[in-house]
Amino acid sequence: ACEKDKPDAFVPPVVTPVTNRNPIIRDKYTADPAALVHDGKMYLYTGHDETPFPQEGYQMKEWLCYSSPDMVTWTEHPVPLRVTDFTWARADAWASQVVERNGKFYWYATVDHRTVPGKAIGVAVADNPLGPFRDARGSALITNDMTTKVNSFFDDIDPTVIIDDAGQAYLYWGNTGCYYAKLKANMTELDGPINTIVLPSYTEAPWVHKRGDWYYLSYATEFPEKLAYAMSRSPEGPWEYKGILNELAENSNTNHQAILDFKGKSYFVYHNGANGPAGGSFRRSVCVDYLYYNADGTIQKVIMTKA
Ligand code: FUB
Repeated sequence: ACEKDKPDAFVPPVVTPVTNRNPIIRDKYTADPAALVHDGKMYLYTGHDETPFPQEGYQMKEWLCYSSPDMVTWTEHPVPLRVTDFTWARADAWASQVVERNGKFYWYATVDHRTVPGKAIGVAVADNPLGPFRDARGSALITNDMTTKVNSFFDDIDPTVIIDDAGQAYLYWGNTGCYYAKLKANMTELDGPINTIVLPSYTEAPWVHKRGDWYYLSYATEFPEKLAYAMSRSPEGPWEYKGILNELAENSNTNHQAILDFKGKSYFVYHNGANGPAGGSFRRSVCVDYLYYNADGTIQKVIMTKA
């Protein structure tokens, strides 16, 4: 065979790291990233993995906040929210998201409920992205007795909120089952029934974002977790499954994402367990990589980079 008949040589994709420092935060273990763009900065909100016994599960008592003008230099801010800020909560500062509406910042957060067995979702509010945040209701927004039980203790975790172009806010959440409900304009009360979204091999960690005319619902799938995604023209679905977005994160059995645009680029923020020899599934660390969309709106699989 002559040269032109040979199959094309494999050309590895060109990978441009956002930073030469992935994980981006090294002095603390950070997990379950959520992010928000405000006033020229990216605000990053994370859980704080604090376990002294890395084989024995999560110890998470507070959330952390960082900001960056360029996705490379990160400033840590004072602890903006703790489990103890929700007097009705017992423990477990799990995944959360902050969204802005009319100059106020609403923080939807997973905690363990003191009196209703299982996880619950609370909402805190502040006048600026750094807080101080205070409990906006004095009670949980979602408790475990409100949803169809699939896994009774972990059903009600991992809130994500989007406000559509007409101003309607939607809350999505769930472990094993994925739920959504409308929120009232006050952002602190449900407005209508809780609905279930059926997605292939859904585990947890929904994140809903919009880009152009498409809504995207990304989520953790299987266990250990990869991330998959679905697309829709409406925040109420129907959602069309589009495949795996991210493979297993290094040295972590969970995988949890925030997806957003900032200063003309698209970012994929996630965690892995690769921060030094003591890192792992219960000592996770936030990373950031670029995300690329195809012309038809689908997303290319993420290429995770490491310093
Ligand atoms: O960090 C605790 C839990 O682990 C989160 O709520 C899940 O998404 C998983 O990352």
